Amino acid sequence: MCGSPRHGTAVGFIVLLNALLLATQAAEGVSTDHLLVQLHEGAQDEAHQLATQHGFHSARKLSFGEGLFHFYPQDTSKRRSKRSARNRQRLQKDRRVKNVVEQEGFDRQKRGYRDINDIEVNMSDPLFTKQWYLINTGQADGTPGLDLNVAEAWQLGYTGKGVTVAIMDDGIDYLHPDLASNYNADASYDFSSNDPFPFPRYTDDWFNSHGTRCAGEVSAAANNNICGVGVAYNSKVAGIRMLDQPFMTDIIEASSISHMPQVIDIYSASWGPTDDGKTVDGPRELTLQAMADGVNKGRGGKGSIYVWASGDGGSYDDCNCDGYASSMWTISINSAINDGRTALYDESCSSTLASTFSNGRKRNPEAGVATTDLYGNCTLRHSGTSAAAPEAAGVFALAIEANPDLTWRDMQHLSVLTSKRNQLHDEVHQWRRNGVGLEFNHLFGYGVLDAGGMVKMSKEWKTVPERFHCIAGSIQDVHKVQSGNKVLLTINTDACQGKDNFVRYLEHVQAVVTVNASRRGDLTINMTSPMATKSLLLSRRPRDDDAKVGFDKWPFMTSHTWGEDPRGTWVMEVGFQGDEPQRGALKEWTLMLHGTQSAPYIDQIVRDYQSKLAMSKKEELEEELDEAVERSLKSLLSKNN
Ligand SMILES: *[C@@H]1O[C@H](CO)[C@@H](O)[C@H](O)[C@H]1NC(C)=O
Ligand SMILES: *[C@@H]1O[C@H](CO)[C@@H](O)[C@H](O)[C@H]1NC(C)=O
Ligand SMILES: *[C@@H]1O[C@H](CO)[C@@H](O)[C@H](O)[C@H]1NC(C)=O
Ligand SMILES: *[C@@H]1O[C@H](CO)[C@@H](O)[C@H](O)[C@H]1NC(C)=O
Ligand SMILES: [Ca+2]
Ligand SMILES: [Ca+2]
Repeated sequence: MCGSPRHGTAVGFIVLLNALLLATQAAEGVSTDHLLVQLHEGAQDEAHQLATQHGFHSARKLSFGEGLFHFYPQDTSKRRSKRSARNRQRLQKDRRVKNVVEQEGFDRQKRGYRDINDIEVNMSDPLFTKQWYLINTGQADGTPGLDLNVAEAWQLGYTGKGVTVAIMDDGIDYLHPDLASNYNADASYDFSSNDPFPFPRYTDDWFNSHGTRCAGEVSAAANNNICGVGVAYNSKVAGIRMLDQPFMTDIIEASSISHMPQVIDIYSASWGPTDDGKTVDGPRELTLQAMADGVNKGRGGKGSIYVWASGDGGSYDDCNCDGYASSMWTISINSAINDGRTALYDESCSSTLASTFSNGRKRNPEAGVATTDLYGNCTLRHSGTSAAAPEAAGVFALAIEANPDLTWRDMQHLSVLTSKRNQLHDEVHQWRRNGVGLEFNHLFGYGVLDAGGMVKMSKEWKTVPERFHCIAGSIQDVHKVQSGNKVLLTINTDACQGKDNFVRYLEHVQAVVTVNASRRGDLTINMTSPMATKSLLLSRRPRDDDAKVGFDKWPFMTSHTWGEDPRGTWVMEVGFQGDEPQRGALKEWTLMLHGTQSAPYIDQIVRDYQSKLAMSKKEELEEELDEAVERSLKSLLSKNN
């Protein structure tokens, strides 16, 4: 299913390229006292004795290869000593030894770690050093290096100039001295009270401080001795007040999302259906249309960028039940805390694309998000995934400044390619690699956004090829689901090959599902791609006891199969989890593939490769690589048989 040569070639191609790139960059290694030793049959029980006899501390049997051992010295910190050269020669002559290979020592840097002394950022703003999400030096018991890597983007000269970010929220204190100079009044509006002044409504408890805090994360001015610094501190920020009325309506949402799409580049939303773990809801008709128009016509046709907080429902909720966060047209952002763990309020789902940062679990008051607050104040305590979305909006503003031609899809590709695992850890879901080697996690998506990496890649970026949509298959028979007896369905697809809408390289995948259940919250749905990537489309939601509605043509989305070849067999599993026996009926599974026909960034990778190797013809390179991949595949296959 997953081992067909066609898939193998694509994966192999990228893997091999990476290997070649690494090989050309590899620095000179140093000699060491560590040996790879192959022993003759029958001599393997004597490995330890043999090691000590020849001046090594011990020998460790290796799990790969036949009769292979690691001979290592007592003191592992030292480089090779003179004496050890003699030891090695004697060892090599021992009749029990078949082969000896010295291990070369080389450098591997901890990912995401930078020496703080290398960062030359000088800001006069009093809260700047508390903004660990910008530059994490270990403030508030955090993990050094676990940050948005904005310093690198700033040093390259990108600060958000010429880019406008709109905060769709409860208003903005636009008189705030740290926001006033970056406030874009022309692009602002108040849809809660229908006037051009989105000033927050006063309440004693400062309830309406949300928008102001989000605005500061993006656009707070730098070096003015006030509060902190925004991620894109020279960007403009617009206020769209739309959260502060008794009811939300489709009209207000649609109006907000489609407000001045030729002026506003990025819309940041930190709201959605109630995060009570039992709601299944999404954008209505007008809002859906507004989003579709935004990505198709906004920014002169390059598309509005919609950034969405993935949700604050914690482990009891699943953001794939939130039609805003799980939309293909939004970039859904989760959060990590300052030591790399997930926040307790974080929701997980397969549609989350990447993560930024929010407040910690600890009581440490400085582990929150430092930003501007109502009435000219500052705060250290902004929180929730709400705080995560504006950080992403700020990073995307830096990317747009680096390359104003980026489309809404380019931004998603760039997020997938440059986000990092860094030092994030997830105690529940493992980090995995998808069929083309991209590392992802169910909770954090492709990892934490990296502003430096993003602006560098943006600068060189060539817009991705045209997007196509293929209905891979649809099963509409009724299948009974019961506790202890899950339903397993397959769709075998050629991904519309041979037709105009063939999809060869995936972007988003949607599984449109109709299912009812005696208890909706106990349903779980998983889907596995032909390249063996498993997406958890729906996890158990213990608080959802709906027994009537179920899911009606609900589009579950996964971003985990990004870049994969969709041809082959897709598997969907639907079942129940929980203590009480449940039953239900699966009535529809329609598989929708979205992506490109030509390889989105192979050109880019090949170009980098070429400039490194000064090779002239891409065709030559591709042929060579294809042959190499074929050869290694063949040898692999013959070994397995
Ligand atoms: C940082 O700025 C302050 C005040 O403007 C100045 O005195 C100091 O020399 C600067 N430090 C560096 C390393 O640029
Ligand atoms: C800012 O908030 C703090 C804490 O709530 C308060 O003590 C201070 O007076 C406020 N400053 C202004 C200018 O309102
Ligand atoms: C689900 O739908 C089936 C078929 O339409 C129906 O027979 C069954 O009673 C429904 N079950 C629930 C729990 O609503
Ligand atoms: C889906 O996968 C999760 C995690 O591996 C598992 O707990 C759950 O039982 C699976 N559900 C089905 C229906 O296979
Ligand atoms: Ca400031
Ligand atoms: Ca939610």
